[in-house]
Amino acid sequence: MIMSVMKIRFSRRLNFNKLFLNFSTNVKSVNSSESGHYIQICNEKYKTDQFNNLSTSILQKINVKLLKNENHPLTILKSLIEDHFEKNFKNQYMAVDNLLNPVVTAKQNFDDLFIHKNHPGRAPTDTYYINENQLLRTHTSAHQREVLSSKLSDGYLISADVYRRDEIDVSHYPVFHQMEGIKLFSKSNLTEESKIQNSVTKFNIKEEKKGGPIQTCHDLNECDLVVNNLKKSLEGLIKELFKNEDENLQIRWIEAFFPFTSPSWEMEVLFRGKWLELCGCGVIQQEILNKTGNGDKVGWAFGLGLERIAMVLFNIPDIRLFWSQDERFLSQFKKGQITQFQSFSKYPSCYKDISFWLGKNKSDTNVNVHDNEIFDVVRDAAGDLAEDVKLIDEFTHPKTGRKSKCYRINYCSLNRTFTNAEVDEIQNKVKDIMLKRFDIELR
Ligand code: FA5
Ligand code: MG
Repeated sequence: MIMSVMKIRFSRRLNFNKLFLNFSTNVKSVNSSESGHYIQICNEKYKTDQFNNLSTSILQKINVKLLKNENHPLTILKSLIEDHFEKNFKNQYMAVDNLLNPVVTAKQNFDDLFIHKNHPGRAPTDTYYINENQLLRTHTSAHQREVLSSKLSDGYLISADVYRRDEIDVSHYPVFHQMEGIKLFSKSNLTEESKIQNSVTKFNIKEEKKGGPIQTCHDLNECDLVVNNLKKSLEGLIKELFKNEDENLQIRWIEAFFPFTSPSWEMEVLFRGKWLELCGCGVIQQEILNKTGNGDKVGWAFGLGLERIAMVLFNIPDIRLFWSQDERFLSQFKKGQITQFQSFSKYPSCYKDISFWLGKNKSDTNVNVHDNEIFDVVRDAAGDLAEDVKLIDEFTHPKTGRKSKCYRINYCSLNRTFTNAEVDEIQNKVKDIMLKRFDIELR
């Protein structure tokens, strides 16, 4: 069993045993009647079954652990946020580092958060499964219960890598990083504990909306106090992070829905003319607190996307760059500093199309392949040489009813020019894997 480890920061002591105990009960062993295939993740062996859809490129990413490098822009941002909370709310937030096991159960990632059984996020086209019960966490909220059950603190900042089968482009990558913030208050002392300095004066805060229903177990005043603390905490953080931006930075709160918070919002900032979604947040469902031994508390949670903010603050134009091992990238960043990324020369793109019929025979009209499955094949064959992949054409043959699809792959290296022959070789690899994996006929 891989240990989940909490980092001790702000000189706070933790009771490790409590967390380990709780964590180990969360990871169930898998039905061993299936045929015996195993994969290894972070030194731990997991039994796979027919649900396994992990690709090689994803497996390789799990061990990289970008947040361990203190001079990496994501880690610099993470530390800035932690320091901000420590400076403004002394000893109230415990930083839980990214060493929590990325493998969680479907129960932790979905059921415990009341995400219903047919939510699209559960589909194997969206989530990386190891087997029916175990998967790569798709958000840091998957750790809410284990962290809350530890009762080590009334506030947490949990940072970790999260995994989603997703499209390929400059702002989407199948692995990214989130920071989960959690804050609890004693019901009996809520007015006092939730007081917060109203220091945000320079921002335009737009479109303040209701955020959905107040939970029946909360009264209006209770909910307002929690929400006020949540919004002021996040606004204060954004003010700190964007302090070098212009005076009129605009923030807006958009009503949102998360099954594990109510009311809920998404916070957006207007950055250089575009609204950018930075996080989801809301008042924690009381049942989660009741079930983790915190029934005497009320609280809020947020989930921030670290890449989204880092791309803006460090002026990083392409999400693949966060994974770059190129010294010309890495050497530009230093712990504690926000510096503007100076791009090194952009190498030319090379576009290659791939067209195929779904189904090997003319009579196969029911075959389908999900876009995300195609993207995974490209990631496996091309790695980060593929900048984006787009479905550019799709039609159904008028006579046979068989479907055809065409994807365009944009090959572009971040650090070198490559030859046509090299691209052709990768393209052939993509085709080979697709033919092996899917019921298709190349056109
Ligand atoms: C969540 O993941 C919720 N767990 C957030 C939450 C936590 C809500 C606690 C309430 C309480 P969402 O899927 O919207 O929500 O992702 C949260 C943030 O992660 C987004 O606002 C965005 O900043 C970032 N994010 C989401 N998808 C991507 C992606 N593909 N690439 C980069 N960042 C992303
Ligand atoms: Mg969202």
